[in-house]
Amino acid sequence: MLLAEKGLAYDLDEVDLANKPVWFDAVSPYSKVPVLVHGDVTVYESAIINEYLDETFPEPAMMPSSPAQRADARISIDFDNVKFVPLFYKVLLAKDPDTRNTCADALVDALLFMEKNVLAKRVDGPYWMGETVSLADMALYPHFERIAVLEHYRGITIPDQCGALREWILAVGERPSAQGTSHGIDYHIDAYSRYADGTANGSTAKDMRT
Ligand SMILES: N[C@@H](CCC(=O)N[C@@H](CS)C(=O)NCC(=O)O)C(=O)O
Repeated sequence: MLLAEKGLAYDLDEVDLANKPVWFDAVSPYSKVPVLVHGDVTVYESAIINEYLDETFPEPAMMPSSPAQRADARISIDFDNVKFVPLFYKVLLAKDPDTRNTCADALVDALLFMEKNVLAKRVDGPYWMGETVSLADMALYPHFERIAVLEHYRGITIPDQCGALREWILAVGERPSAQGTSHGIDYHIDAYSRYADGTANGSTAKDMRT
């Protein structure tokens, strides 16, 4: 999405994570996607790839100009990485009903936290930081593009109280960068089936089971 927002040309290699090609581990130390190879620079971890691109190709700027707002954007990106995404995987991977319920409750709390502490407080504009799209949208939106995976496998939906969150999903989803890179929900449901049925054994499943 960020490459598209910046109007940068790129070659995309989709990696089949169930059959990783031999070259992949040489470029991806965590054995995960995404990885960016730019000349002789290799960068991994989505949020850090995004920062690298924003610093290397500064137009259009994708971080707010004030340090306070930049801190807010980074807090949301960190929340996504440290709290929301792990819960997304854990609720799919959890086998016993008690653990599943605990993860599901924590996930709904995370959605309510984002609604109350971030989106409902925005002054104006449809994006995570208000008027202008930013790295916070780039980091968070892909996980909301696939949120219906949780309903499909675990019956978890975005709570009714999260009206601002729903509006944000629609606003970002309309951007050409989202339209041009998104996969339909059937793709995601298929991609997450091995987490939901407990057979996933890649790097992410190992990390998220611990
Ligand atoms: N924190 C990493 C997470 C990346 C990640 O978990 N990628 C998954 C796919 S969405 C992956 O490549 N997993 C490899 C595997 O499970 O073997 C990031 O944001 O880049």
